[in-house]
Amino acid sequence: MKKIMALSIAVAVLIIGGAVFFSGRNDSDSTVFGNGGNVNNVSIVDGKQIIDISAKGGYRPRKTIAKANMPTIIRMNTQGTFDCSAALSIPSLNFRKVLSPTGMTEIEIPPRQAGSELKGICAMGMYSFTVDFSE
Ligand SMILES: [Cu+2]
Repeated sequence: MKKIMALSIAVAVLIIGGAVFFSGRNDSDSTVFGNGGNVNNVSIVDGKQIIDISAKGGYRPRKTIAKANMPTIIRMNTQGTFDCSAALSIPSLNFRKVLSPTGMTEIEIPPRQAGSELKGICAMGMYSFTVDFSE
């Protein structure tokens, strides 16, 4: 009986400890992203890097840090976007498109070198976002 008690206490400590450990990690991550102006908008799915950027009255986040040397998709998300941030241009890719007011547009970009920067701007040049590629 004592053995079972000790065991269940050990399990409880492990579970609580694990929860504290992981929530602590999440906290520190969000702090890092918050300071760097980089929200958690980069994910890797099936070996492809996906960068989510929302367009409405400007682009969010303004700055993204992404991995270099990896096939990448920039996913532009619009929701009731009737301002000029829907008219997107990425000069270095020769990309120019008017995004639908609500929806998702995927822009495939080939792997980029470390240290390179990709810039998206609205048609009038008043809103912009940048993606920095690093090792
Ligand atoms: Cu504009």
